[in-house]
Amino acid sequence: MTTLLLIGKVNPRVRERLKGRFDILELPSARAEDVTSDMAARVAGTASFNAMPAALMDALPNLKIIANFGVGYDGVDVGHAASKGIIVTNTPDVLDEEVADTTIGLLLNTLRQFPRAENYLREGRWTREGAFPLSPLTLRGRHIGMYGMGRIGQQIARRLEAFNVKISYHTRSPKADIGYDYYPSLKALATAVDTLVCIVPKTPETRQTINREILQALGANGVMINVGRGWTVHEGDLADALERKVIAGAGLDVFEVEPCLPEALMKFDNVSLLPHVASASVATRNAMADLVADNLISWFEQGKPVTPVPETPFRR
Ligand code: A2R
Repeated sequence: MTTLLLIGKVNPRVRERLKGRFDILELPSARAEDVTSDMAARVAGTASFNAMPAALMDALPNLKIIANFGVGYDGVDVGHAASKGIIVTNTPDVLDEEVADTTIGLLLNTLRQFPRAENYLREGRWTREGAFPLSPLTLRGRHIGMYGMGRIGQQIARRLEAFNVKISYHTRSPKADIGYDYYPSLKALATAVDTLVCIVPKTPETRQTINREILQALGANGVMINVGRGWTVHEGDLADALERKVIAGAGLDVFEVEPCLPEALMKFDNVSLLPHVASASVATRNAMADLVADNLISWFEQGKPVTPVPETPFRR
């Protein structure tokens, strides 16, 4: 039987789907030093949650496929995998709508301060002190700038249309089938809009691109929402912009170093913070687990992956 290695804390459904079809070995974290000689000899495929460094690939000489749990695979050294002829797969599409739903929730929470309002009620302050203060911000009349207009970005935009707000976007190249106004630079987009929604991948080009200059361009009524990767935001610049009221608020589901985030971001009432939960419902995580398992099963039983990433395309 083919041997697979499950690395780190893997969704239990992945294990459920694979057991019986494969021999399953487990590794607590993606450390090459922990690979035993038995693993090295046997492992032909892995499943992990955005963690697969080059050294771990090298420690598994018979590795053919890396099935990544998640649409973002920045923790997988895809260049190294490609150079070794190893296929990498991810879990696109099945989480788009859940992440888009969460984005709308985070946007409204940021603008209307619903988490604070609920705490106010739970703390008995409504009875003692009367009505919760009016929210200084609203979604009404906003112009949303989408930084990223891929699978998830398009689902977010589709939902925003129902909210009757103007939508524009920036990506590296305009999309032929997208009718929203296109801006060729993030600076131009941030200047034109008052609300920035970030849903781009973690790549060398997106590193800390939402920085002092972009926040300044967004302006005093500006709100920045990040549901992509923490890497894309310069958190120091963001905290500074909030402190100096350069922008009006921010909503973040992702952070540069998770689960740690700068203490400075915790103190603002006009910031809504979530612990990276955009896709984290049982139903959606199960769908992602199924796609991880389907990639491994299809590879080993039919000779082709279901959703290979573009850097390691499948060639028969
Ligand atoms: O640049 P384009 O035309 O390839 O558009 C992609 C855009 N994008 C960028 N936009 C501006 N500057 C960049 N350097 C840049 N790099 C990529 O991000 C496209 O519109 C979008 C990515 O779309 P998808 O590949 O369909 O990804 P998906 O499934 O929407 O997920 C986005 C990210 C994941 O990579 C995870 O990090 C996170 O959301 O969950």
